[in-house]
Amino acid sequence: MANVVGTPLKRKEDPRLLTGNGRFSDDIQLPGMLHAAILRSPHAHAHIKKINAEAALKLPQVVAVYTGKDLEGKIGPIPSSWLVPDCNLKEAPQYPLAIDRVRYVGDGVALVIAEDRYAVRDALDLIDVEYEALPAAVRQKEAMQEGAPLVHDDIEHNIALHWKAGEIADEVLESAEVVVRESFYVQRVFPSPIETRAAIGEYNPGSGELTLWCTSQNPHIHRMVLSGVLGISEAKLRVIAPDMGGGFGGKIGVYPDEALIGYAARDLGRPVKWIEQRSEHFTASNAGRDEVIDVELYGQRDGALTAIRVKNTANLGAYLSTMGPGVATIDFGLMITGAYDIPHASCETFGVYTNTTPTDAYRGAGKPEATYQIERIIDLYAREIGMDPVELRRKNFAPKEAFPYTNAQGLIYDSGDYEKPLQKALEIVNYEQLRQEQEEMRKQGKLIGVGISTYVELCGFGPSKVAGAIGFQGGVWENSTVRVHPSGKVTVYSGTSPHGQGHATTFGQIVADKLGIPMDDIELVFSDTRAISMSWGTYGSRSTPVGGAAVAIAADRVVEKAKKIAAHELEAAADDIIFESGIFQVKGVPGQQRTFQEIAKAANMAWNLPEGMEPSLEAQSFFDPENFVYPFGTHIVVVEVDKETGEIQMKRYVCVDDVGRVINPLTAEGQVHGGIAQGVGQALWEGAVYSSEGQLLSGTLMDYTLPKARFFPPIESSFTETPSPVNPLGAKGVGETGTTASIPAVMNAVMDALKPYGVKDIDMPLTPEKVWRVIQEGEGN
Ligand code: PCD
Repeated sequence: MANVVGTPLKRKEDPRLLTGNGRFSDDIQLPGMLHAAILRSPHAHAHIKKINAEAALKLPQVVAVYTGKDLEGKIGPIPSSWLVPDCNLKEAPQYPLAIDRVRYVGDGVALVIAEDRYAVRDALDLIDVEYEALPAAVRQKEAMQEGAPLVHDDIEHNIALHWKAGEIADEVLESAEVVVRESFYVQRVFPSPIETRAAIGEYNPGSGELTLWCTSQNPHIHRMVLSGVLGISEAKLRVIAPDMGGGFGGKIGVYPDEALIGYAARDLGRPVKWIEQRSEHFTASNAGRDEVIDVELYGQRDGALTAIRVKNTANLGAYLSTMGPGVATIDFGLMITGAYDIPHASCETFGVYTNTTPTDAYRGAGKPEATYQIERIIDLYAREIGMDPVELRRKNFAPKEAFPYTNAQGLIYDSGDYEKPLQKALEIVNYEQLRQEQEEMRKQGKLIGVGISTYVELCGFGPSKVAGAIGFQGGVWENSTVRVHPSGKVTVYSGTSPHGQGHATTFGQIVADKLGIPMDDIELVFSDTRAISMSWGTYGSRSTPVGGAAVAIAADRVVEKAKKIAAHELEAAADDIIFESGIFQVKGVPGQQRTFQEIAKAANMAWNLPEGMEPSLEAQSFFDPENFVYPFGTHIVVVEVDKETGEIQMKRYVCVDDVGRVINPLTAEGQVHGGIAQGVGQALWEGAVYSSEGQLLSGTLMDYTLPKARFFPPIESSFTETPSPVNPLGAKGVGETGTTASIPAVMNAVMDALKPYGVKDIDMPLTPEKVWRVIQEGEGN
């Protein structure tokens, strides 16, 4: 088995998952298990005057009702893991249940535990809470104004953080011939995984061990944070993420709910299960984005871009979620120049508290927003100077020779060749001809638009030193153990926590290549804090470049040791042993060989090992990369807008992505498809709508449109491969690229279609109504 990496293998986890043999949270049944539900605030902002749970407690199956007051002093507030330095961060403690004030619709007020899941919901209705409603701060720019309601009394103007990066001298700005300004709103959206969140706690009073199964993208971060919150040693807290129906960033955060379930299981001495309802998910799970981005792009008439100045006003919701503060600051603000060699840049971010559900990472987390503003404004700039948007991009690309390339904000892009995927994508769509056809169609009164996005994103977090410097309360390395059993079958432990991505297959491919053994001989173990010492989880498309790299290094170490054993048995020098396709052979002496399986047996029997060598065949690695990775590519979308209805139809979607070395092209393409679906969802259909009182008006799947397969044309996806120098696989992340790239590509296409009406921007999502109005107004002129 060689060259398994790069092969489009079908995912080995799918038969199990698709035939009902997965083990998702709700499949877990424990003897004596109780059920939990959380009473949530119907008000965006209110004082809690009184809570009366008497009637609920009278229900025979109800076991307990806890309120915020009951838990005071017993479980600590939930900390945010991001404490971005130099941003004057004002953290507001979030207790697992609200104590005297609720701050968003969905804020937990009481925890109810009952014998079954019906009784627990009946009991919720019987709890009487007396609220005194308060005015709410809902939208970030309004919330910052003098006199706006304060979410936390001691935090002035609701400003949670004020962060800056980069400075531009006045002369630079003054010398520009052209300035293009626009304000973009990247609206609030919901990650919407198929499976909502869940937690199951089980306490063993004998050992004092608490086991928590929960829908976490990063069980070790959950263990680290919750051991503090619950006051229990990490050695006594085991967190397991079972099979999970997606996360998309929404399951990174450590939520109050998981702390509550762990607490109740311990307090009651019985297992407790909580499964989030779909409607509950809309208000109780973190949302994504919600950033108002004001951009100014400076440059010359000939298209040379000189500076970009950005202000981001981000709605962080009522509390700081685990990664919340990092999204609109670091993830966004350092990437505002995109793929372009713009010499000067500055970003100023305000993070604002409001009476809404907290926001955190959602597929791309800051990078789609950064890409959105640069890819949108560059199109407007091209329009302003009358240059083709492709030409303007080309003219300003960071040149291939400049890599590793340092952008204006000081980030070092690991590798890149931006022209390559652009050229390929232009050929696939037949760009020249497409523009001619567009002209023809315009003459016939048809609105065709072509949208381009030549994105680059930062992922693969990343060097721990950098994480520390930017204020993340953790490292970002990964580890892996490759354990070879006496038969030569292998168990691989990885700290990453796949929840749909297919690591069992792709990491298996890495090991199959390294050890020269069949895929079927390799089992992967993930997502269990007892099996793996420490990890920083799966998000930021980091699992492959960091966790996969750790697996590769551990496998190399196994081979290194195995070579020594083979050399000893074959009475040769280790340097003379060649290892290929699972066979150790003495150089130049065919027949003088041992199979991988023979060495595995020898290592474990240990009858004849080199002097001083420890028995067994197993290796561990801890990998902390020297840099992030920066995937890039070109997405081109062709749309047609229906003049009569404002409806948008995507005619073609072409994408050429460069994610370094591709481990599994089938998986990678699937990732790109999924990413695009969510990006296009943001551009065209999805969007949270709040009333001025802070009520979520789009809180069900009846009011919130998720993308459907039939809304899409076939996605024409391909790759170019520019390896990354910062990990031994040469791989970059692919999990978020589709989302990052697609939002501006689609928006640019629609704006291009509507060009005859002179419209420059419409807030997303581009519902037919908004588009129709623009056409009507345009026609009226
Ligand atoms: N790959 C390959 N190649 C390359 C890369 C990669 O093949 N070069 C593949 C791997 O291995 C895997 C996948 O692909 O399997 C992915 O990967 P990555 O990129 O590394 O990533 P990860 O880390 O694993 O993951 C994460 C991501 C994210 S981030 C998100 S959102 C999303 C994505 O992932 N999510 C999800 N995708 C997905 N899918 C699914 N199914 N589900 C889900 O949930 Mo964030 O930060 O959290 O916001």
